[in-house]
Amino acid sequence: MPPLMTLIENARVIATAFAITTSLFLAGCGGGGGGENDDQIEPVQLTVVSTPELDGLTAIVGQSTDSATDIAPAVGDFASNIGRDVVGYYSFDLSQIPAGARIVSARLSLFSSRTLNDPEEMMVHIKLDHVNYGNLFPQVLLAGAALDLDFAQIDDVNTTGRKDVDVTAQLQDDLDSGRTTSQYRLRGAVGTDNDNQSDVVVLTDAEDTEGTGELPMLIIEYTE
Ligand SMILES: [Ca+2]
Ligand SMILES: [Ca+2]
Repeated sequence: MPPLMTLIENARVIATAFAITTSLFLAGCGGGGGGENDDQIEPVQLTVVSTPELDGLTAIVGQSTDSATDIAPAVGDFASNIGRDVVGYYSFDLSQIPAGARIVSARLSLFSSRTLNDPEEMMVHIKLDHVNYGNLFPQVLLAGAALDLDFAQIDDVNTTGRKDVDVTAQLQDDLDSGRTTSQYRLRGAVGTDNDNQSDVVVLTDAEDTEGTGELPMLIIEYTE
């Protein structure tokens, strides 16, 4: 083969190789650029523990109601000679979430530390209500503006451990409505069974009065 043709062939091979390499390099850059854009909208992770002075329980005691923020929330009934209905309340401060944030996911994560007798037989399951009681702990059983009643349930009430509930829509609604807290009420699906015995699920509070180290949390992912 004449030298000139050899040079031309070599030049073609080199040019082709260069073109392939360049296109691969550019493709790589293009993919990488897209990835960087995706990275910019990675959700922010935030965990908020319940506000101590706004979580607790409210119960009917005889003809009146009793409320307490310094003992663990509980759901079920107490019984001496009078059946008592018991509901639990939780409140989460939203001040760490910037205005205009979009909630990607939110999970209410509560911890059941113990049960008394047979709460599942008594109340079947726990109903969750999205409520708004502001900065004053409810002094009556079902106080607070009802925003979304019975939006979720906790089954397996006789089993202790973490109980997680999806509250993405409820938290977004709180933010869209300008609320500074996200608040929840837990109650039995069925009231007292009047069997003169306590049937109760005890859930931990922000003060950790149950001593488990397992705090009530709102686990949030949001984008700005
Ligand atoms: Ca409390
Ligand atoms: Ca009972």
